[in-house]
Amino acid sequence: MHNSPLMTVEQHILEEQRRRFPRASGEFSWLLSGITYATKIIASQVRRAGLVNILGSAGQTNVQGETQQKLDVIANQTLLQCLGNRGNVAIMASEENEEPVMVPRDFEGGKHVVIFDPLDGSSNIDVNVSVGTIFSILGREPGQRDPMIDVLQSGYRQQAAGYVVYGSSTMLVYTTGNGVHGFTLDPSIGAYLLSHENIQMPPRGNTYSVNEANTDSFPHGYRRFLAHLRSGNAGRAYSSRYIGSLVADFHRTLLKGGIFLYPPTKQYAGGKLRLMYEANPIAFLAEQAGGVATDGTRRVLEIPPTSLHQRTPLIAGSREDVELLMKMVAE
Ligand code: AHM
Ligand code: MG
Repeated sequence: MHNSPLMTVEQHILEEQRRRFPRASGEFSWLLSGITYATKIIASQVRRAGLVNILGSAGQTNVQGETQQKLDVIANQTLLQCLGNRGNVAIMASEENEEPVMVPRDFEGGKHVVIFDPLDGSSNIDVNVSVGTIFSILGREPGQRDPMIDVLQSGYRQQAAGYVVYGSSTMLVYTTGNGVHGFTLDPSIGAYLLSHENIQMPPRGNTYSVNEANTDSFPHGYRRFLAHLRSGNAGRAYSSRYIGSLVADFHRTLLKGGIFLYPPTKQYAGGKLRLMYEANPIAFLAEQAGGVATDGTRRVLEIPPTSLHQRTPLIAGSREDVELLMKMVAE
């Protein structure tokens, strides 16, 4: 039984803004509610994913004569539409679009840039495994200029970041730089309700999360680190968990502690994951929860961005686990 009133994510955002920025106009909260709205639509589509084969697959017309689209395309369009009419978003950038998308009406006056991965881990959709949406929000000065100047800002400048994991339940996790808060979607009323307030990552965990099939091509320090965790000499027994959806693997790491790694590999010498819409938002959340996010040597949030789709190695998790990895990589 609840003994306090239910708190929706929209309420939480509004109250947090009021408390920290009493003179704020509420338009930032309005922007964030565009994300909660879009992800509820995406969640309802993800829940129906297995029915696509019955109703018609991508590129085919379904029984209603409508063309079915792939879920990542639908998720992208949903976010573009929901955020593009908020009135204060000037630019959006997405994993699904080669170039930033400018909002014609608000390009001059809009004060925000939103960067997102609309449906991360989408190859997992076919096998009914968790996927997610990741977002990063940056500020900008109103005015006309090359949109890339506003998009390519370092991660430490993010005003807010978060993700939604479409798992056994749908959960939204976000930060505006004042802790990390989690909300679970109650499908019966269509609202995200506060379920995990002020999430703190344990200082050390007992799980590592990595695509172990790539181990032979990791740099030496990473191989040594993983061997150490497996050796039984790490002071505790480690277990391995890897889903292959960044949002789901990080979500577990956030709640339970441990370490997530996507190191440089032979195939992806500069790492596989994307800085602007994967690593930066995850790093902001990790740090806000008391954890660490690094590319092996540098703080992720301080990596200078050079292009929208640039890749980076990403290691995020409990402070002690990540610090040990960095020490071994440096040796
Ligand atoms: P995607 O953007 O093509 O979905 O790739 C990103 C995903 C992440 O969710 C996940 O952490 C990683 O790729 C898994 O990669 P791998 O299959 O190489 O282990
Ligand atoms: Mg992705």
